Amino acid sequence: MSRVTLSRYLIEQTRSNNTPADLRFLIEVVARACKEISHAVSKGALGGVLGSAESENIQGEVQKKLDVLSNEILLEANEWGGHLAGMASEEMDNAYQIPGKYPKGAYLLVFDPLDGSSNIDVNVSVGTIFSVLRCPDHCFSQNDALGEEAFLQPGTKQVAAGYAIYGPQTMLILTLGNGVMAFTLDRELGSFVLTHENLRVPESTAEFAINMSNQRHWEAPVQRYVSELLAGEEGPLTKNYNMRWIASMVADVHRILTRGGMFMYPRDSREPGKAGKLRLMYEANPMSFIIEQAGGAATTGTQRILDVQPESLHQRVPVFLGSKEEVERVTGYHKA
Ligand code: P6P
Repeated sequence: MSRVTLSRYLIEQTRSNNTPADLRFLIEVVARACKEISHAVSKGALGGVLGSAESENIQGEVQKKLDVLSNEILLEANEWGGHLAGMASEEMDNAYQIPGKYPKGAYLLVFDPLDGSSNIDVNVSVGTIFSVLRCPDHCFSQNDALGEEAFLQPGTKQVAAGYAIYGPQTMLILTLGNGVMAFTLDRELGSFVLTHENLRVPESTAEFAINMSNQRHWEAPVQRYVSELLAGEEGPLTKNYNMRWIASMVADVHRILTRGGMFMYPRDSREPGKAGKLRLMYEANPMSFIIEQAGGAATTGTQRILDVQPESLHQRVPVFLGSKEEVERVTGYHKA
């Protein structure tokens, strides 16, 4: 069987679903950047890029050298191509302006360049998460600076989303809004090859993912739900559950996309002013788009994540996503 590379898949999508050529080009450029990040990550201590960059991002999180390097790789790969009106990243306080010497395009690219980077120094899977939005008409002008407001669109406006996972295999998971496809990096060929078509999240599951050390800080609906999971077959859910927590969203979501499960990062009382830890624009929205496209569900506990109207670029939201049956159960407890 001839191998379908990412490039061939995108060209075929262009023909059959009228995927615009500059969106195809955008995805190809992001995929190439993810190959470069994969290469840098895989060097580990040999690459001199482990450890802290001795700086903090807007989140107040210490940046790893690879956080900064991955961010630079994505900016440099995308700024010249004429497909973007601007970019935004977990690692940058403000929107990135396309340099005046390059043409602007119709799309906005938002990304977490290296999610789970605290796991790098212990050699656990990490990844890149990206989301693609259309640039609203007013942000198209070649001369005016791009304001943050151009990015503040609900997740339903995404035209594409995906992640790369740098694990035992490097994979690219992608949705253009008509299903979820997975590509595995063939390092000899140097291409991402289509290996999984139309991934589906099983409607029910017996596996959940949450950082249990925060239990005393959760709100009542989450306390109730997780205690029922832990009660197993003796409790109201009448079945035993397994637990996983990799503390790398890309890896936990990839497991759920592969075999089902329930991922949770609720808001908690540690920082009442913050609605949890995960960021809406470049973590929750792209992952929710992918999960919904694979038949799963994703809510903040009280509303569909993709419907949230963003108020700021680095806004946080509580996240409950995965197998539909469990997401609906915990969301119901928030409304009880
Ligand atoms: P905790 C990684 O830093 C991250 O943003 C997500 O990838 C991951 O799901 C979460 O934070 C882990 O958070 O509090 O368990 O370390």
